[in-house]
Amino acid sequence: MTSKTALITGATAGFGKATAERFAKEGFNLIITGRRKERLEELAQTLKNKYNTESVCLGFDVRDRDQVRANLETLSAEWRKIDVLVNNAGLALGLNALQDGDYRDWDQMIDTNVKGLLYVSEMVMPWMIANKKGHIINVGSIAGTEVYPGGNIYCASKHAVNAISKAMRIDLLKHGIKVTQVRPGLAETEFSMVRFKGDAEKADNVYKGYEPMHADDIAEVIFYVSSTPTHLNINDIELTPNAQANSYTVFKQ
Ligand code: NDP
Ligand code: 8X3
Repeated sequence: MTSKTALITGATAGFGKATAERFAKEGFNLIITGRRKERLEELAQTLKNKYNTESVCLGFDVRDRDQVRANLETLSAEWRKIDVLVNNAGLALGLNALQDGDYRDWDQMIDTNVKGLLYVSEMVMPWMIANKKGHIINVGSIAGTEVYPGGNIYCASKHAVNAISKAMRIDLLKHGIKVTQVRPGLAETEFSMVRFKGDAEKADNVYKGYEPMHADDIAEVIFYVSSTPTHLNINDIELTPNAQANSYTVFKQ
């Protein structure tokens, strides 16, 4: 294997899927992960046909540390030379006030967005250290630096991603490993269908009256931050649709 390798979590939909395609277009080999393995295999076949991409598909739940370890341990020495890790798998569940919230949603958001990111990074960081290079790109959110009504625990989980990204940058500095946090605002993916548990009307409403960002927009930015010269790092980047000023100010027509 001569080309570079990117590991992208949450590649079955949205940003992760679009990012996989963006890196494939640049000739990267891919390790793509998510729970819905059939979607990963379909994506791998599409990218093989379009760009001759070599992919490894790993179907696992990032919340389960044993599954994360068992799956990543199947990678050969060559595949462990990961140039870019995109910690993207994540979700929001519900938009209730905290006092009306469901602890099972809180658990799932914290376990996926925070602990899942740590479990994957825990495996990949030593490989990058041994390889003396690498770039970890954490997908946070504007919800990681602001709090909006009903955002409570989702915002808390993304605030944790913000802190973890800063901590990773400090701790990995001496190993020359870059850490970037990408913090998007409103982008139309499966995100709102997941948040509203399949209520299509509520999900569609989030994106009405303005043009939200699209998964390809975020993929473009993720690829861009990964492609700066060795001496230069983009630490943190926030992106919103033109119609969005912050988490709670959106201009709708
Ligand atoms: P999607 O719902 O379209 O995609 C989410 C991805 O995460 C899927 O591939 C899903 O795979 C994966 N995922 C979720 N839970 C798990 C799990 N337990 N184990 C493994 N994989 C999991 O959403 P987006 O693409 O929009 O979201 C991607 C990231 O971007 C998330 O971290 C989200 O918080 C963040 N974000 C999204 C914004 C938006 O407006 N859309 C804005 C800012 C940040 P599968 O279900 O197959 O496991
Ligand atoms: C996802 C987008 O608007 O919920 O992070 O912050 S939003």
